[in-house]
Amino acid sequence: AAAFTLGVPAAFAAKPLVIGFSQVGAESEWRTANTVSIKDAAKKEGVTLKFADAQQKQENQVKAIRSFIAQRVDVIAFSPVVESGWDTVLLEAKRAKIPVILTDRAVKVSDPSLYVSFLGSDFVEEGRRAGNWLVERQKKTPDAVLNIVELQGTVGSAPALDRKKGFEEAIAGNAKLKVIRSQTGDFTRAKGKEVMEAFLKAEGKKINVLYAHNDDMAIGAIQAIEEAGLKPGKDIIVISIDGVKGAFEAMIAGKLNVTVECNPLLGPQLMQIARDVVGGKAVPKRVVTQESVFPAEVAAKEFPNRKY
Ligand code: GYE
Repeated sequence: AAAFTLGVPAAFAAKPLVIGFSQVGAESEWRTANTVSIKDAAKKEGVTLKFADAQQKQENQVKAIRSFIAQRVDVIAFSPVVESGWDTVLLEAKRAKIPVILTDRAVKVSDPSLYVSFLGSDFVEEGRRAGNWLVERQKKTPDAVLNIVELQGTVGSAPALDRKKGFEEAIAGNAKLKVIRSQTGDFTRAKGKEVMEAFLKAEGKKINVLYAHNDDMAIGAIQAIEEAGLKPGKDIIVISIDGVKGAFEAMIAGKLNVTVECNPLLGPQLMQIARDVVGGKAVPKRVVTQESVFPAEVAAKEFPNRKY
């Protein structure tokens, strides 16, 4: 009877999809939400996820990608810490016939066929939205010059380069809006605080506006502003990007003026693209996430709807 056992022979059973994912790190609330979204989506869909945390270092990502190639995963996905320096390792993946999906951050490569799809936000547009908000705000005090200090994200990363560019574009031509200092805070609270302390020491009360490339740096800087005896959100206008819960709390407390949304919940879409690629379907080269802008006035009403 044993010879007639029913069931699918192991060799014909649908194999679970295996994705190797190299994450940037755990530098911000945004990143934590992004990691949770990807892990949850994989679990829900029965995808085997090999997850590697690069701790904000490109060399760790290169190592992780090489190890995914050696393990012959079905798909490699990663959120590149920085934009450049990927040609060699991505060529290795291509030669091994393993498709690569970029999530969240972009790369600069000489050959665009080195990846199949890029899922993530339009960071230049986010920077523009931050700048446009300030241009509107400036109209309330048309005669005043507003001195801006900028906390940039990780040096060489797509969101830092693009958010700087978009913001500059939006305020260009407005002689009353001046960026007087700009430095990296590496997307972390601790660094945001530290660099803001230095800005305050150097410029003191000359600072009218803080533009931070993410909420975490803004939250760190808010602490520095308070410790300097000033009122964030009032003495210094604070603008940031991401739209994490911590930003909504800061807005409700009157310490942050606006956050531009950047959606980290990319897990379900990533799983879909990976399945399509492996299933031989055509996938879009670029998938842009939908996002809005939340000024402090709507923070309390929107807070219960926030998912990250
Ligand atoms: O804005 C920041 C994070 O790449 C969009 O990285 C992401 C950025 C996000 O650390 O908080």
